[in-house]
Amino acid sequence: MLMSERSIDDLYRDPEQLPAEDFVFDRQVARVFPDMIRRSVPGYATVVNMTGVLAGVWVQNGSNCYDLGCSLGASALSMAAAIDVPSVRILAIDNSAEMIERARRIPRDDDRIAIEWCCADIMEVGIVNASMVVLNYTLQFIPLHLRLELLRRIRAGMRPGAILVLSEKVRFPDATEERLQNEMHHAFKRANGYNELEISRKRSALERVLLPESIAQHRERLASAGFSRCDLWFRCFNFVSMVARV
Ligand code: GEK
Repeated sequence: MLMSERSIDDLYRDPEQLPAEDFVFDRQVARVFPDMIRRSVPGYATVVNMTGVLAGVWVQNGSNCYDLGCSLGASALSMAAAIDVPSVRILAIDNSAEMIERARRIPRDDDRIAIEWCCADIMEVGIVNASMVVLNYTLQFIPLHLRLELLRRIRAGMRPGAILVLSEKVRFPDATEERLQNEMHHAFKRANGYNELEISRKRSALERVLLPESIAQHRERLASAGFSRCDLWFRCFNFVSMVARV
């Protein structure tokens, strides 16, 4: 097991130590990332595992798969383990050099399918011949005015019968529901050992960089980008995952 997998996320624990004001995916975050995301995102392990199950069903012979905003490549690795058709390439892309550097070093038991790790901005990456594209908790970090352009580009690079897996933190238009879901998310973090100070400091750091939208906004944008349908397949509190089809 890599050191990264054992490192505990205590980045916001010590009030004397001030991490960057706005949250960034730097070396410190890459080091603790598996622990951070498991303890912060309800349903993360299920979504990653089911990304593999979806890949086993939808990935087509001779096509490309993209893991956009791959971090340490959990979704790419899950897809690679489940794909059972020949001549597939997986392209795992992240603009954090520290994430990609670590992801490349993760040992694999099964390297039937090569994963091409790429440090790049997903706004600048060409999408071609794709049968599956994954945006697991990445679109939420893309500036709002660029999201439609990105989805259009993804859609244009997809083959007939392809799917996009879109997992996001969402907000709810109904204020009471929004409060309830946020409270449950905080309870989830407390249950995973984060204290009130850590939760509130992390929330402030993410405020300007993680911009959640409603499920309806995602559906509308996916339709505008040319997807024929979008089905919600998973939700836990204010975290959802959808499958959009060409
Ligand atoms: C997982 N999908 O483990 N271009 C490339 N990467 C980006 C960009 C961009 N413009 N903006 C943000 N990122 C992963 C988890 S984490 C989610 C994804 C979270 C990257 C960023 O560097 C980070 O690694 C990732 O998107 C978001 O299944 O931390 O909540």
